[in-house]
Amino acid sequence: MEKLVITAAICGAEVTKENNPAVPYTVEEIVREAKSAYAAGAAVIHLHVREDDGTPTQSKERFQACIEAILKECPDVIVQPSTGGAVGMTDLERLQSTEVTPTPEFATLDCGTLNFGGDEIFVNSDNTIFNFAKIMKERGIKPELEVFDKGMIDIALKADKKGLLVHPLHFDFVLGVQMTATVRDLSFMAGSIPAGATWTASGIGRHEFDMAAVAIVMGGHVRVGFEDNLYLEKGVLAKSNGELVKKAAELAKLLGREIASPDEARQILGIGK
Ligand code: KMH
Ligand code: ZN
Repeated sequence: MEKLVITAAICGAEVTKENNPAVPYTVEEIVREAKSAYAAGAAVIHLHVREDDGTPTQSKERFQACIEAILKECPDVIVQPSTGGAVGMTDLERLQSTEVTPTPEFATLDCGTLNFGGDEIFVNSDNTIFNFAKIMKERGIKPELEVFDKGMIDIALKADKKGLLVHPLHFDFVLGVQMTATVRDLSFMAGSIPAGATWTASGIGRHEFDMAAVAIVMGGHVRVGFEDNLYLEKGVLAKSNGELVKKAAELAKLLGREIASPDEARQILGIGK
């Protein structure tokens, strides 16, 4: 089986230090968390950034500072900025993360609108999705297609039909927000994407490691990190993203899957093609 690409979603836009004191806000804290994840085997850092007080931002300058600082410490890691940002941000705000120099090699592309808990709605109209896809294609950025349910796979395939995506497609199945996170759900999602496409599973909250284990066995890839889950095990907060990555890497070892380096991940995911 192909080597396993581990993505670390180190920060997110929603979790706070009140939830887990190790959630990073400052540039230094973001670098600390990226470094710990990279050292434990993460090939990809999925990046959101914050102001020093924790407020989520898509500021180009803040992304620039964080990416430069991460690459100083982890020179070959794949940094994947979020274009999702936080609920309520405008498209123009969100796209700033793709405007840094050098242009990112990878970024997220959210493929539909969803309920985000309580009154929150994360809005991604078809036109937003197609426009983001077009811009990423023009800038040579590989999109990770963030799909929170099966309908979003179908929207991504509409963008593909319009010629807005470059193959191989890469999907991230985010399970446990809008769609439940069961083995049945994950295998339905994995069975619903075109042949040749690659995929990652992101299980939210307590589903993080069961979805990781299933993805490892199925030949998919794995995302862990504070954005998705704050706990190493029931009742035990993770002290770092590195601890979460280490647990995913241990699962892979137990199940006989080797871990991909960043360069191997570029090959596997077709980044830079
Ligand atoms: N924070 C969510 C509203 C992404 O990074 O592209 C969007 C999100 C997806 O996290
Ligand atoms: Zn994200």
